[in-house]
Amino acid sequence: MRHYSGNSSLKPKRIKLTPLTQISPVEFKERLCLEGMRDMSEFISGLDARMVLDSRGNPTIEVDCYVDGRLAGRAMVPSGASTGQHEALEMRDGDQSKWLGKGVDTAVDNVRQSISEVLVGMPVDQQRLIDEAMIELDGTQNKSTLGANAMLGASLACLHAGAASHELPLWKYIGGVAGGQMPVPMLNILNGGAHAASNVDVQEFMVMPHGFDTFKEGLRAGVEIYHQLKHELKNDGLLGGVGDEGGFAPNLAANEDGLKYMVRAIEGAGYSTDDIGIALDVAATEFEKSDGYHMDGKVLSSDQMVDMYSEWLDAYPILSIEDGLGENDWTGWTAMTKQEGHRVQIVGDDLFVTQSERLAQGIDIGAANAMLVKVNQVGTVTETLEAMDLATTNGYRNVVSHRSGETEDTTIADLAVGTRAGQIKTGAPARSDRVSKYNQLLRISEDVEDYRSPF
Ligand code: 2PG
Ligand code: MG
Repeated sequence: MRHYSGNSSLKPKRIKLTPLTQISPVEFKERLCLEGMRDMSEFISGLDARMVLDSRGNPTIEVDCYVDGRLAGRAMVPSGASTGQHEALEMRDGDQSKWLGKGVDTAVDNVRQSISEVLVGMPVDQQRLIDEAMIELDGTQNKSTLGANAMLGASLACLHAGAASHELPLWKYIGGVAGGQMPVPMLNILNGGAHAASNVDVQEFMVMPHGFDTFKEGLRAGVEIYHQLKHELKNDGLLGGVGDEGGFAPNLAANEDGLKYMVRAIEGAGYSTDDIGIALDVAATEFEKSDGYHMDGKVLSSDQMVDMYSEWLDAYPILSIEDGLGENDWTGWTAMTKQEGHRVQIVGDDLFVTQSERLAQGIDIGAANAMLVKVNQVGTVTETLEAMDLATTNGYRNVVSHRSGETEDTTIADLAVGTRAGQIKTGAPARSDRVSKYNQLLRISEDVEDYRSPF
């Protein structure tokens, strides 16, 4: 572990928060003591980082936050496959001779050196100060100096340590006096697109058990439907492997067949589509080319895509469509929201990349009515919470999300509960990288009962 050392040669660049960063922890504590704040906070005494593996077998970063010399918070950083072009930079070493170029040694070093230098000595429960110090240190729009993966690891580890220092469960530390709300899960049971080796273009077919009294009952329905889908696909000779998020990944004659299987699985498991809806993540950026959207062997314009969604909405119990159009197709998004926003949740993922500026642009032109929330798209807890606030104050819903490359880290479960987001998507109810979040939600549900349909 690298502790702050006043005479380190690794001087951080472009820091404006001088009072916090250019004095030793002892001096800093003394100053707070003089200001009568000494007893309110505990202080970051060290940060450590290492490479660990994610669910796809790629390197990612894990960060430890120490408070008064003891390990107080630890977090791991996820990684996307269908990443948006506007996401903050995930720093990879690019050395093709190791880890296929995906090593994270530089990001690890950034945490152990420059980020540590700035954060050590800061009050661990001042998340905004912590994140702003890193943002200042990085000094770029897309976090390319330090890497959003390095910054997020540190940000999340400090968040955990802040909760621990106040002896609070993470969701309560995030949510404060507002208390928590259990999110309705979107369980991704049929995988396609960039997450599967199949011919299906739509990336995610999810079930949403929204008509239940408790999270556990909703989850049970989702699990039973997952098993029923397996049964249906097996009967039709279509059962093969699973995709990156644990959902089945069959080849299908048309994308719409995915919807038919979803309804068959819901009803076959004995549930009603009144209680269980379908959510789609089309991830259309992945198949948008210069001449249009390449889907089902055809090339569709934006308008034709929206018309296709209208037909699907007439025929199937779809509650939510994420990334129905490409990440720069603002006009198409506005047209879709105008045409269908009254009867379906329209979620911007690659479009907004959890960044307030892009979200504000979308709000201005009525591009959607919900935002997908992925902490590593923006790179700090504070900016994530700011974007979520901007969404809710403008009547947009938030859907907290995992990435297709995940770890056993469960922070997003607490984030969804603490922020009362109301919805979470974190894959199939299978594979430990996905199930770990559902299991954390089951634990939290012992204390938080509030579970209701967001629709
Ligand atoms: C998405 C995510 C998570 P990825 O598109 O919403 O399901 O996928 O992490 O590959 O971007
Ligand atoms: Mg998406």
